[in-house]
Amino acid sequence: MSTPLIISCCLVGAELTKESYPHLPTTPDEIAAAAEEAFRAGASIIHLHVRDEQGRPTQRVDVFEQVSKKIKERCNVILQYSTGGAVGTPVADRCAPLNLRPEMATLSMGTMNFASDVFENSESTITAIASSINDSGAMAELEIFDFGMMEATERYLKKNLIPKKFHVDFVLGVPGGMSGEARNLVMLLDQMHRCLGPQQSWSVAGVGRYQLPLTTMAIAMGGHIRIGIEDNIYYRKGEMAKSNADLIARVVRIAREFDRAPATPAEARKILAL
Ligand code: KMH
Ligand code: ZN
Repeated sequence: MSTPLIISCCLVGAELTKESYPHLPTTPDEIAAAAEEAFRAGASIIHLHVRDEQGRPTQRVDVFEQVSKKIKERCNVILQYSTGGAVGTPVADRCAPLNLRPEMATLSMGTMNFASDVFENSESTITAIASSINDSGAMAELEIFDFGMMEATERYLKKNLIPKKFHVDFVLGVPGGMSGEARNLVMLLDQMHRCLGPQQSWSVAGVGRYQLPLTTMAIAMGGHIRIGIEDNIYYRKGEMAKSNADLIARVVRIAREFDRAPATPAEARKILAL
């Protein structure tokens, strides 16, 4: 049997609204129910954004606490808090939920255009968030949106600005970042192996139409995947996905053809040495 497949589910995100995607989970109960469904479909990590009472993205600690508790009452998934928040969220707010000591947290590795906005991740922002992640005891997941961010990772490591141990996630297809063409993933992996070695754990997240081909590539190449409504609301062209679990179920079927069973949370913790 091949290495189990770690499926991280990005349930909600910060940019979508119920107007653009009517099934979007936004209340604590809806997010917890969606997390359990994702877990039952095969997810072992929940990449977590939360919403306030008006359905707006928030980094409020009380909301993260409430949602985390509700998820943990339903299933023992790995919680990965977003420190990206929404575009424009102040750095202190992005870091605030880390006080709750999640098992994992994201660390975006550079400033970029994010559709018509700018997602700010200057060296000082990266350093501040990395240091908060370190203090919290969480494992960082480096979010690489572009080739230069992979190269910058080596520089940050040399300067001791980011933790030594992390998981790498390539997020491809954001307008303003690298597209999700197959050659881009191959190039990024080549660079990652050169600078971090063959043992480095990695996953890929494809935005929009790139989600299905990139997750399939990662399955075939021995990597792991991130999938969910934050990145892609469509099951196929013109047809919205019914839920996060709907997207996961398809990728689990594909993975089984490659003898890659979905990792349980315990297996994912072992693979990532959490
Ligand atoms: N909402 C994006 C601007 C992360 O979760 O760490 C950033 C984001 C990355 O979603
Ligand atoms: Zn996110």
